[in-house]
Amino acid sequence: MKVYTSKLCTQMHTPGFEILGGAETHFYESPERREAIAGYMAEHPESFEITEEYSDFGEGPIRRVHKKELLEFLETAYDEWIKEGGHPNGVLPATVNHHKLARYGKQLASSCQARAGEFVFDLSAVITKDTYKAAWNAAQITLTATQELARLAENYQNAGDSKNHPPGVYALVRPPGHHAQSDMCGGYCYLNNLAIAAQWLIDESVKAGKPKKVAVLDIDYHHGNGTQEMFYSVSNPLYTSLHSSLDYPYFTGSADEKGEGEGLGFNINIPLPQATTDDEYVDALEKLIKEHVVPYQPDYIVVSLGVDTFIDDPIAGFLVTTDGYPKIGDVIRRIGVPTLFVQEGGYCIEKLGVNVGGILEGYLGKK
Ligand code: OKP
Ligand code: ZN
Repeated sequence: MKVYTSKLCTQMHTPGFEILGGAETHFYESPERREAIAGYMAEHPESFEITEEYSDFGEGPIRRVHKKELLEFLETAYDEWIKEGGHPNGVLPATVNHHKLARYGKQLASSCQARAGEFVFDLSAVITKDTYKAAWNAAQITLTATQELARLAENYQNAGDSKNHPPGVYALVRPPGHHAQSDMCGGYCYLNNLAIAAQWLIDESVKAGKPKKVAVLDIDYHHGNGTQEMFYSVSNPLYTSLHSSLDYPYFTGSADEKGEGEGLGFNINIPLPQATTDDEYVDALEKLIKEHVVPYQPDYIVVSLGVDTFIDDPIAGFLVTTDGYPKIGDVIRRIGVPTLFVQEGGYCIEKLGVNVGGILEGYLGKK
């Protein structure tokens, strides 16, 4: 399987700390995460081919899902923050523009610290000097992987050989993306890599006169509020997610969020209890695929690949084991549809490589 990544994903976005449980802690979405996964891939050349080259698709594909205001804020925030005397660790909001705050007059706030409350919804999405560049590169690497998948899918279809393995491509990127909404960052996410990729696949297929359908499978432990928000009122892509019913981001992800307008019925949330085990997780995934993904008849699957469902993950609460991940990959393989994997969460550095690798090797039928 081709793996698209870059050392820049390690180097360009390295906040020193985040605020978690009211305390200053190390930044869990750390650069070591990419190194751990890339290390595993390098040790398994029989399964993975790492490519450090990628193309720049410009701002166009990003602007299909993100608002201009967010991009401008991300690009300029850190310099303004420092001028205002903000902590060099990076930008964090002082107040979040909560829907329950009274609005009796016109908004007075204009400092960066204040504007952050428009664009950042929690205390984990620290904006450093190079965060925007890092998020931009992650999106471009993901698009490069997506373009390669589209090419492989075309060949796969033309070969007409269903015994062939459906193609798969993996974007090993950070910062992750699935919490990033059209105009808000949060949950370690700034630009929604997977959403940018899904929209690109749809747009390119329309341009080519052969419209294709995309199904999102979000298997990160946390609900992908960003992806949900971007596609809530459209029927393509389909958004589906398995996630903790109790945990972050707390206010989204319930089963009754089903989409709206044309998108009604095309947003599928399956919240799972804490302490979900391998067998329970695999059963829920099989059911989701059988009842929602297969009937949708997608041309592509795009997976928000989080392994924070892992039993020893330091910030999550499921019990999936290293042996469970190849089974998850195998279930996805059996859909039989070309699949893009995009890296999201997973914070147990020691097992990150083998767990991510396990899903992808399961997809390849190698484990
Ligand atoms: C990003 B991804 C709650 C801690 C919340 C932010 C978590 C962001 C997760 N116990 N901190 O979906 O892995
Ligand atoms: Zn997560």
